[in-house]
Amino acid sequence: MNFRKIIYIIILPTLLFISSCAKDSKYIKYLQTQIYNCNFEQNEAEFFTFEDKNNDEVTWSAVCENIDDYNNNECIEYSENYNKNADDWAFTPDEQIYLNANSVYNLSFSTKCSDNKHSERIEVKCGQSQSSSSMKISIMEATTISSESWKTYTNSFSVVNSGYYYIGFHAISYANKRELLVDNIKVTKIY
Ligand SMILES: [Ca+2]
Ligand SMILES: [Ca+2]
Repeated sequence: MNFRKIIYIIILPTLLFISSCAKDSKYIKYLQTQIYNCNFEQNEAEFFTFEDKNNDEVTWSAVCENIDDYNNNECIEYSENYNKNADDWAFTPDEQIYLNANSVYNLSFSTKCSDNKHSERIEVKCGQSQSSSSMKISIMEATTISSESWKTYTNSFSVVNSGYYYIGFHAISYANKRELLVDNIKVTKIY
């Protein structure tokens, strides 16, 4: 068998197969790398930093929902203030999320409100320290949350400088709403 035949019989079909796999989202998904995963079931909330920016002594805290029916689910929750708009941040723990410049990442998380007659609002940013003043990179614009069932939001983002980053979940609900909950935070490197 000459070399040209080998190319046609073995190498060419292999290349075509690899090329078709690369176009298949299943394989692309397989290539993604998860770099952070927090479902709050191991007391991860203890290592989060909460910032009560509007200084009203109402802010984020760790909660366990459905505790009465033993369907426990740990998550974090912004509680309500009947008179003042929310301005409260929840930051991911110290040195957990290292991001490379020139890479693209996905942030996904689940969120819901406790009463759909009282929609909540949230935006998500990131920065290089656990404080509102360093939250300079927008990941998710201000979004109204009006579902009492968990919904997952996924947004891609990237950073200019490599280093440790902190994701900031910013409760911006209007006054006289109820609770805003966040769970299942994942950061995945896409490429
Ligand atoms: Ca959970
Ligand atoms: Ca507050």
